[in-house]
Amino acid sequence: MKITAIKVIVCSPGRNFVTAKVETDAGAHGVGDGTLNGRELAVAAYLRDHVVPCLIGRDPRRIEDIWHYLYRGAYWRRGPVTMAAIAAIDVALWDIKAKLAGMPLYQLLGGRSRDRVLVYAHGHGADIDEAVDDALRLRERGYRAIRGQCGIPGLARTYGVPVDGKDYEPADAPLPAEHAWNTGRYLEHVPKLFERLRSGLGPEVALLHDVHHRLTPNEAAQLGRALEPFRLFWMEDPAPAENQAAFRRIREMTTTPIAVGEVFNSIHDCHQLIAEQLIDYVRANIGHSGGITHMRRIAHLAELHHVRTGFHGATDLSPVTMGAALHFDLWVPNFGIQEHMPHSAETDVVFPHAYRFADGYMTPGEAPGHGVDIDESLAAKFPYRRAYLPVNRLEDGTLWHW
Ligand code: EZ4
Ligand code: CO
Repeated sequence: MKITAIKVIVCSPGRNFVTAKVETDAGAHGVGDGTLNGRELAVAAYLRDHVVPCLIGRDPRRIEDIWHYLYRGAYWRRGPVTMAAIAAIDVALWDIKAKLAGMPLYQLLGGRSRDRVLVYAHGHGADIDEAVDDALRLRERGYRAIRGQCGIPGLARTYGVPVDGKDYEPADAPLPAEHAWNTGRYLEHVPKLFERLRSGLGPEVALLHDVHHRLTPNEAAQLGRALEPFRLFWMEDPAPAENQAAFRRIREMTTTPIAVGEVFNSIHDCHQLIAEQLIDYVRANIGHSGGITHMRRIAHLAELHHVRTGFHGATDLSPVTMGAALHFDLWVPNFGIQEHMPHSAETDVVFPHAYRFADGYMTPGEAPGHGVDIDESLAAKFPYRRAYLPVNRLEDGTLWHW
């Protein structure tokens, strides 16, 4: 059995996506996602110019060998561009293997550990009242877990809060927008939001918050302590995590659970965080961390240390990653929660999929493979549009973490 062709498809149905479609002489094809928000064309070039030529003629069933061929074999290891490209190929190969076996992917991984996958939605508002109303609407739509973000008085734009009534989409401009940040105002305001969310939604709803890397470890410890009365499901990315040992300070100071890792691309980014039990949930995801083959290693390491998965699932991960993630979530023993940020209607038609949402949970469906495909002729109607994430500056102009 041979790989006969690999198409690298860049399209923009509402936002940009990079998709690898791996074709074989066995009839089955597989689809993988290589989208890296704001850096899409770098992954597409890496795939087209350096990966595809090396894979034509190889046996698509040798997933493990191909993973190491692309990782060790390149000599240059890790990094978001490389690991997103490897993920695109890896997920397509798992899709092919599951299709050839006539099984949904979760069966190939080991079968289901649960009946359905708990997901959390994004609740947000320009102020606390709007954010609470939005969370109540999400609760009515069935969500049992809700991330709360709101505008901060004195700051024109705040992470996670849409403007002009549009859906929240951070990559919103052909050149990076500039946002302003003030840590003091943020630390003052966020506990007030969660006091209202907890009293408005009652004790059952899981509440989450994304700090988006903006605090120092000591400030993160302060926020974690201030949020303890509201029993968060997690506080996400409280500080940048390149320095993993710095999380000891946060961990020692607060019992608020911590989730980290949507920017990670390998097990080495979270090895210490996991082995020292400095976090509760790992946010590394299939699309950015080398696919199913590598994410499985991260999940197994996490399981040894009481860390559970909490896959990043924003709209910059394509429906292909969402489908693969839901199969993984249904199987993985140490599952925590899955982020669910629904894609636009245009995205959904370009990527027909078997997964479904009902009553606060998602299921991947029973289609062979991961259950997500790409409609190539429709995709061609949505050409790439340059779109960047914003940058963040302190009020004196210092470039800060976004
Ligand atoms: O900013 O996916 O938890 N979710 C997030 C996302 C990220 C975007 C970056 O591409 O933090 O909104
Ligand atoms: Co996040």
